[in-house]
Amino acid sequence: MDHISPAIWQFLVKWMTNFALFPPEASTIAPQMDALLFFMVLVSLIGLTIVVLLITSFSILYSKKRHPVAVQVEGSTLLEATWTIIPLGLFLVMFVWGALIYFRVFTPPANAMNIYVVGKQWMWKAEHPGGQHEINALHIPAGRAIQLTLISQDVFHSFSIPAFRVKREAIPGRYTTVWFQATTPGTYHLFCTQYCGTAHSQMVGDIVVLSPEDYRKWLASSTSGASLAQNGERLFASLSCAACHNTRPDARGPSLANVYGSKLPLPSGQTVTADDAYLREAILNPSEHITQGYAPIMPTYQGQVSEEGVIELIEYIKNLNSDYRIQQTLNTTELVPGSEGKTAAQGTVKP
Ligand code: HEC
Ligand SMILES: [Cu+2]
Repeated sequence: MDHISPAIWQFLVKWMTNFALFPPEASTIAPQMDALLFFMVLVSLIGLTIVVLLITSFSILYSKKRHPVAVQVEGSTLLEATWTIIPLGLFLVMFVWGALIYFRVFTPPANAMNIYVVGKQWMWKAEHPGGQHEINALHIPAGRAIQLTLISQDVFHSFSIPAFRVKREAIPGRYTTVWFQATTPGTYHLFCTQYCGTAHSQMVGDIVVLSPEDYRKWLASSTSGASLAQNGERLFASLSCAACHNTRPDARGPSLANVYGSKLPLPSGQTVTADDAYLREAILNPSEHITQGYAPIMPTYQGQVSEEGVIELIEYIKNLNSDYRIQQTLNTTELVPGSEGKTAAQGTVKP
């Protein structure tokens, strides 16, 4: 190495140590994704090698010099069957392997903690159930399944965390979800990977993975004083939803307690599960689906509530009891892994 000057050598060493072919593997799914990727790269490399070797050797073996007169070669069924069946088998392995990972990525475990993320030109806003609010940052605990419910306020965005091997579109007017479980505390890149206008390249942020202990501290120090559901309760009052949705027996609107997660009948005879998407539609486009036995009198709230407002209303409805009080204050500081219900809500019951 004495012909390379020490300065250049040092630069190379430094560059090589900082050079990362792959982002760190910081989620449970990352090693599984990488294994499939490596398999595909390996198969491609082997295929490439075979093709290059055959081209080179054939062009030498069957050159004009060796064979001045062309010889007609008939096909070989065995050969053709071999080069069809082996790649087919390999591609089917990739397909099944990929499908298994796909289902894993898009099926959140029942105890996943839900965090809402709203994308807009040009920032990411995260809403934690406990009312913590962040911009271009997301603090999460390691070792816990986290589900994100994403929506965009304007154009298409895409929420991507390379270190988690996770990416999901944020679409205007529709909730999408994705989940992951971070394994290693640290700070990781968040990117918008869908070109969304002038400042798209600045729509980046930090995913901060904390130990459960540090996460608890973070939650306590960044609380805004009111949970999402409590903000929703306030909004519910100020938008006069309670004029129709209330405890009175002659209420003009159906009771919203326990509506979340229930199966509602559709006019077509089918049923629909009242999930986040359903509640959002019910608030913004009430005429789309009229609850049985009620008049279509609910006004639309399109344009009157922001996406964050809708999220707060949904969290409120999710946590209502029959006298329109919030059953649970979403206090994620008291989360015990594995003990959450379907709303990922868990915590102290407050009067
Ligand atoms: C003028 C009375 C009225 C007001 C005000 C009103 N609603 Fe409604 N709401 C209704 C009626 C009637 C229905 C049932 C018919 C329908 O689905 O449109 C309903 C249905 C719903 C549903 C669907 C429930 C189900 O069982 O399918 C939700 C969710 C809802 N309202 C939430 C709200 C929220 C949140 C507000 C305030 C932002 C609000 N409503 C304001 C009358 C009202
Ligand atoms: Cu974007």
